[in-house]
Amino acid sequence: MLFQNLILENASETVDIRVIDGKFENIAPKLEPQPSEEVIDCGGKMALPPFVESHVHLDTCLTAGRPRWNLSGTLFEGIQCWEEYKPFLTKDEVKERVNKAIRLQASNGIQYVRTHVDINDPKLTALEAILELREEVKDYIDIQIVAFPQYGILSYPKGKELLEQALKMGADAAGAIPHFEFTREYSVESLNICFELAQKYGKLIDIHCDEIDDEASRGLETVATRAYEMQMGDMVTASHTTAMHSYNNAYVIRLMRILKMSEMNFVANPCVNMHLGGRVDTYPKRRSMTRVKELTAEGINVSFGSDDIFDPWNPLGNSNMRDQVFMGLYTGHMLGYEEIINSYKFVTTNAARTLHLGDAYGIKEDNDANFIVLDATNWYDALNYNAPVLANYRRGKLIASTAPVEKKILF
Ligand code: 17E
Ligand code: FE2
Repeated sequence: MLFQNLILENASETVDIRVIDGKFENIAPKLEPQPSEEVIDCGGKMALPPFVESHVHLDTCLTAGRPRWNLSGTLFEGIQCWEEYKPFLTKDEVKERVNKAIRLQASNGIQYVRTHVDINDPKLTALEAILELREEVKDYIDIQIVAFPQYGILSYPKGKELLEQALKMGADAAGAIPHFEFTREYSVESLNICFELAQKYGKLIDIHCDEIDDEASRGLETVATRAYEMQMGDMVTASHTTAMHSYNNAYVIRLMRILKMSEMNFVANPCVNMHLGGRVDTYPKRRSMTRVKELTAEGINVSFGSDDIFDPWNPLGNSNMRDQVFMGLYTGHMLGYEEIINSYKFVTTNAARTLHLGDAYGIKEDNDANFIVLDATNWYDALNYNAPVLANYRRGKLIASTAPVEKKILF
C-alpha cells in the first residue's frame, strides 16, 4: 500500500510512504507504485505519529453531573463527586464509558494512552474493568495503566496493600499522591513505598505530585531524589506539579539541579490545571500550571495531558490533544514562532518518552505503520485553525476518519 504526498512533521518537502504487512517499508520522495498496489493520495497534508495521551483518568470519564456537578470547580469537590459516583461502579458500567472514550480518542488521532485508575477501592472494580479492556482494544489503542491511590497510600485503609495488589494484577505503573496524604511524614513515606513497590515489580512510576496551590507542597524534591538515587530516571514521571508555579524562585533554582540530574519526566495538564487551580485566590488569581517553559529550557522532558474527559474535574473535556497544546502555549507564555511550530511534540514525541515507548514510536522504517493525517500542511496552521484528524492509521489500517470541514462564505 502506498501513501503519496505527505508532509512529515515540520518537513518542507512531501514524501511517499510504502506500508507492507502493517509496517513502514519505505519512506522517500516519489516512490513508484508497484503493479496492483493500492495507492492513496494524501494531497500534501501533514502526517504525524499518532497523538499520545500521557495523562488521563479513564475510570472517571463521562461521569460529569452524576450524581451532581462540581460547582466550586475545585480538585477537592471533584474528589467528593467521584466518591459519590463510586457506589454505582460495576465492571460493565466502567467498560461502557471507557469504550466510548477510547473511540473519541481514536477519532482525535490518539493511539497511546496512559490512564490513571483509582485503586482506593477494596474491590478494585474499575481496575479490573480497564485491565480487561486493555486487552480487548489493543489492536486499536495501547493503554498503559497507573495504579492511582486517590486518597493516599498511608491515609487510606490498606492503601499500601491495594497498591501492591494492583501492580500484581497487571497495572503498568505505580502512583502516589503526596500532597493529599494527612502529614508531611506520610507524604515522604508514601513516596518511599511507591518507589519500593515499583522496583520490586519492575514497574514505571507516575505520581500525582503537588497538585495544589501550596508553595510548601514539596513532594517533587523527594520524587526527583528517589528517581536519581534508585537510578529509575526516565521511568519516573511527576504529573501536575502545579505547586511549582507557586514556589519561590530561589527554591526552584536549587530544585532544578536535582530535577535535571534525575532525568525524570513531567506532565502538565493545561486545561484542568487552569480550571482547578487558583481557586483559593481572590485577585490576582494564580495560573496553576507547572513551569513548562523553564523545565523545557533545561532539557527536561515535558508532555501535556488532558487529565479528564467530561468528568467532575473537567466538564468540557473531549480528548482533543490540540486543546491541551493551545491552552499550554498560552498559559506558559510560549507563543514564539519556534515554540508554536514544535509544540506538537508535547503530545507526540515528548509524551511517547514519558510512556517509555522507546524506538517503537515514530514514523520510521520497520516500525508499525501508525500515523495520522491532519487537514493542514503544517502544525502552525493545524493548531491555529483546529484542523481535524482526517485519518488515523494503525498498522496501515484506517481505524478512524473525519471528513474535512467545508466552510461556505457567502459574500
Ligand atoms: N484526582 C486527582 O487527585 N487529581 C486530578 N486531577 C484528577 C483526579 C482528575
Ligand atoms: Fe490527574
